[in-house]
Amino acid sequence: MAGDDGEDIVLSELEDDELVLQMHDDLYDGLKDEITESVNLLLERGWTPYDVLTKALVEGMRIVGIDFRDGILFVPEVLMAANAMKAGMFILRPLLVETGAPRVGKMVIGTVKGDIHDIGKNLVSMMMEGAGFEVIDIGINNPVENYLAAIEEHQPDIVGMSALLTTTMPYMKVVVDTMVEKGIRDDYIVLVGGAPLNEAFAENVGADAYCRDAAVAVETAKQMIAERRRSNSQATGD
Ligand code: B1M
Repeated sequence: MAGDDGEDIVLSELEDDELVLQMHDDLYDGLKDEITESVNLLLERGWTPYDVLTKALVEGMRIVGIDFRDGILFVPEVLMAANAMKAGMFILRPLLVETGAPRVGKMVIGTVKGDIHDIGKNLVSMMMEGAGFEVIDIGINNPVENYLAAIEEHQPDIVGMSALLTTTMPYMKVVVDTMVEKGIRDDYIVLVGGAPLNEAFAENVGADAYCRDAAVAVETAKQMIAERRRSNSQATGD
């Protein structure tokens, strides 16, 4: 890869700050191999997997999102950026997941019908696993039947839904309403997330909480499970 002056850039020779900026550029350009090399370099330099994820990859993807919105980048380029991001996440995943923490709860998570964005959902899954949750990821473009089947099969504590499009986020209400109709809504904690959502929307669709990012998802999940267990044990007098 060449820098602005046409000189070849040697990633291992860059200072941390320069390397992170270079990673933002490489993500933008969809350079998977360079992202892989840089992620490994930062880890070797003692960066935590979480910092590599948030400061280098998520921030890089945020910049991609701005230029996608403004019509500077198009779908094929954004797909390449997403693939480069996934290559980085592939390295970080086992590191974020391997905490040896006891299982604190179970979550079924998926992106809703009509929506194929999965990077944020995958990140939430990784962070939840890292915090000791068992995660059943049902993937993208899920109709309500998929959520119901996964709930029945896995009996999770939490049902998580992701949506990145203003056109697909209303589908979350279809899932919650169907759970209400089937009389199972209150058996589960429902958490929702995705860039276009907010707290008012979550309340409106009948979810228990909106999670701004993966770290908030973990904290919210832990807190709500603890509350639920406390009130269950008070009810049974244990
Ligand atoms: Co899409 N796209 N895209 N896209 N895309 C957005 C979402 C958009 C905002 C871009 C823009 O205009 N700025 C825009 C939506 C506009 C709107 O609805 N108002 C948009 C559009 C329009 C589209 C298409 C319609 C484009 C087209 O075809 N003309 C199309 C739709 C396809 C479909 O789904 N049916 C489309 C396609 C794509 C690609 C396939 C090219 C690719 C997706 C690849 C993939 O995911 N495998 C893509 C991408 C990459 C993006 C952007 C650039 C980046 C999304 C991302 O990965 N962010 C995005 C712009 C943006 O969001 N700024 C954009 C990084 C990720 C870490 O953040 O997903 O927000 P995020 O997840 C966070 C939190 O939101 C939260 O935690 C995560 C981690 O911290 N969170 C949860 C997310 N889910 C959660 C679930 C939880 C809890 C927290 O459950 C408990």
